[in-house]
Amino acid sequence: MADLPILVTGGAGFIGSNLIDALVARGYPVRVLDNLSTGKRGNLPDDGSVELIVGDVADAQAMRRAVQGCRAVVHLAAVASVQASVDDPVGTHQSNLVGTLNLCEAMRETGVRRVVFASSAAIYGNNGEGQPIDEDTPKVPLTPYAADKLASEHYLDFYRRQHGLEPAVFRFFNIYGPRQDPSSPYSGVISIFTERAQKGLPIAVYGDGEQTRDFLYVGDLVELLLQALELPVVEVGAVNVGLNQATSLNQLLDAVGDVLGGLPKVSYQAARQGDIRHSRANNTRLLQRYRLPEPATGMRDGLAKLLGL
Ligand code: NAD
Ligand code: UD2
Repeated sequence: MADLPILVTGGAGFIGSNLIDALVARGYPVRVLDNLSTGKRGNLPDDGSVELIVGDVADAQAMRRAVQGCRAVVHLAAVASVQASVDDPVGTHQSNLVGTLNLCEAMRETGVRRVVFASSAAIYGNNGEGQPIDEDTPKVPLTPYAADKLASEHYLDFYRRQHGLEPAVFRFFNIYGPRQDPSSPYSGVISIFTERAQKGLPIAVYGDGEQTRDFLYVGDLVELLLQALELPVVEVGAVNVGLNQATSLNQLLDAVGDVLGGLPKVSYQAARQGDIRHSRANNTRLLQRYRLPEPATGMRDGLAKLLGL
């Protein structure tokens, strides 16, 4: 059993490749299913320690081949951009929901049970404004991205009840760290700010910079994903993943300036339409079930690691 591979769908992306570094370091055999749409071969070790299947999670046969013979699955493959889902709901649905359903079927057919799933705080819509969001907060999926994540959770729960799957569902808040792609205007704010600050390019803050987010360093997230693979029993119900800490964009900019020894020009522009003012995870359930690194990576340390300093 110990020698069977862990399948990481979307393993060539930001979070997946950070997870794979940790899996390989701990001696796990790893298999990746990725269509390289946003992921890159170069994010994976090039020493043959990882088996890469270039394929689409929407292709049921490719999924079955990937799942066959695995010990467990971490399902990260998705179109991770909310804006892309708004622009192309049908196309993104293939990756973000059909992909999950294909995975469930492939696991049922092959008898693989444990799956760790990357859901998102996006399923809460604007509902948590102003207070830490717990898992029972009403779900308001305002975009195709959020609707597919929520529906994926429901399918995983159906396969749990009906077919004995063991889903560990994590609702990620704002994750940051090395290999997060800053190339789109809708990329994670930390990847954009750090890239622009390093290049001396002007930084745009949308709004007054007092909006807050609950940022978690990807290395800390990886520790949680590893635990979810190893837990003897997965308790039912999704878990928020955040630190229950609010950091404003102005505080973030201060930290970036400290770590880099200065900032380029910062301009304050109109807030984005529909932008959430405050997003913060109530992480009580997370702390009951999992061990966050103690202490968790602070913003300045996380930025330094991201910047390779
Ligand atoms: P990413 O774009 O770097 O990684 C996604 C990976 O999935 C890429 O390697 C991509 O090539 C692959 N992929 C996309 N569609 C595919 C398909 N149809 N078939 C096979 N592979 C496919 O994004 P990320 O930030 O690493 O996100 C990983 C997961 O975490 C996603 O499910 C995302 O929705 C979720 N998530 C991320 C955050 C965050 O803050 N980064 C927040 C909430 C949820
Ligand atoms: C995150 C997710 C999004 C969705 C949403 C649900 C990421 C990258 N985005 O959006 O997919 O799940 O949560 O709530 O994970 N900003 C600037 N300047 C910039 C870029 C961003 O000021 O150049 C602002 C932006 O307007 C927002 C904040 O920074 O107020 C954070 O933006 P983000 O896109 O990193 O994350 P968020 O929480 O809006």
